[in-house]
Amino acid sequence: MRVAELRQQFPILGRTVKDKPLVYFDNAATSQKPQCVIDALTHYYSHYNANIHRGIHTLAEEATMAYEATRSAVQDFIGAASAEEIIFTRGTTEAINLVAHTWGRENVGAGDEIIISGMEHHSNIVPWQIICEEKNAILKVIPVLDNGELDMDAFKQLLSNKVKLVAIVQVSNSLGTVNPVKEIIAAAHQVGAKVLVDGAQSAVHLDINVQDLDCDFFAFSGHKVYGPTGIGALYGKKMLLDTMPVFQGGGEMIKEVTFEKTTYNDLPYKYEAGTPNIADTIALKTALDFIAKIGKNQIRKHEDELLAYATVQLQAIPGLTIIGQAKNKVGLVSFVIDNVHPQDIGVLLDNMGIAVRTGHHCTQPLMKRFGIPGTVRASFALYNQKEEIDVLIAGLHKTIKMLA
Ligand code: 7TS
Repeated sequence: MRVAELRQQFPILGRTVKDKPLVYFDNAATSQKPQCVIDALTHYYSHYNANIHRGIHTLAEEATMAYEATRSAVQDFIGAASAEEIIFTRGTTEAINLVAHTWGRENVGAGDEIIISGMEHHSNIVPWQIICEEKNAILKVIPVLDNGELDMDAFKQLLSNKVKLVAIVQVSNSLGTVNPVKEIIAAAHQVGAKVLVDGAQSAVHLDINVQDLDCDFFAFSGHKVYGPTGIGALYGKKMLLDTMPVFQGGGEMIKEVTFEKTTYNDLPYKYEAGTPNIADTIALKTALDFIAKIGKNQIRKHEDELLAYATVQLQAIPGLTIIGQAKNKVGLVSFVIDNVHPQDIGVLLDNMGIAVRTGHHCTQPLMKRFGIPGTVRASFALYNQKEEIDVLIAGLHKTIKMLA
């Protein structure tokens, strides 16, 4: 992979921060955008801005075609059987909430159980807590082992015919752990439970095939796959989406409205009330095409090299502990340093132009499990380079000297 050439396509990487060249290692929070994605946004607004589906004029037709082309691109990106199974949402959070408030409300009852894991992002905890409270259902949690892997034996013990749903993250945003979701899905299905996979971190690093995984729902965010903010997708098996109650009511999601009764639209429009985020949806396809052109395998190979290199370099720093040492890891490294608060490290690194994320990463229960207030997290993207890891390591040495 020609990283130096690819970097040229990301204008932001040319800027400085505090008079230093930007080193951007906060990709798990959001990735930077290539020029083609930025251009797709301005091209839409300058050439064919129109509301979709309802118009018969040329601009409306062009915008509708482009919007629906993204649906097919998302279908390909995650290996769904049909484009109808792709619902556009604001992102992973909204996708999970959609399932909780539709499928969850209808299918979870008193005494039923929902299983999540100890490494979930708050967006895959709180919606299920809300449903459990409302329905008098019980939230069960798969424990996390010291090395940052799931306790799969404990998971199997939790399974019973009371379990209605397993909601599980495929790649942890705080640990980088790749969870064995295929195995989890098969085991959950054996007791009749459905499975939602939080793909917010996995979609950019791993090849995703929802049919091969056999998950019932899959959620991801556009802004973490080199696309714009404000757009993401929910995949759901057609059979489930067809029978689930509606989410938001309004325009587009209806077939016919009378004051007595409203009938609902077919998939996927049934779940897309109101004017959607047209521009960002269109530009998401550009991002997915960009990834496809480079090849996910190439990207993964490069990111794995960065992760291995960073891991070795970080481990050599006295007093530094890597949180999350799973055998199967991708995309990021989280760590703590003895007697130094993660936030102080983050501030000093920022003074050197290095962007890392510090804190609990919206996984407070996981931080509690490890008995830490937070970590410093360096997360990688296709445009990162070993030289940047060297800058980070040098920065950390300086930081430790300053703070010790
Ligand atoms: N699930 C996981 C595993 C995530 O990492 C995130 C965002 C979300 C869900 C929510 O995605 P959203 O696009 O709807 O916000 N993770 C992070 C992060 O690690 N730092 O900032 C956002």
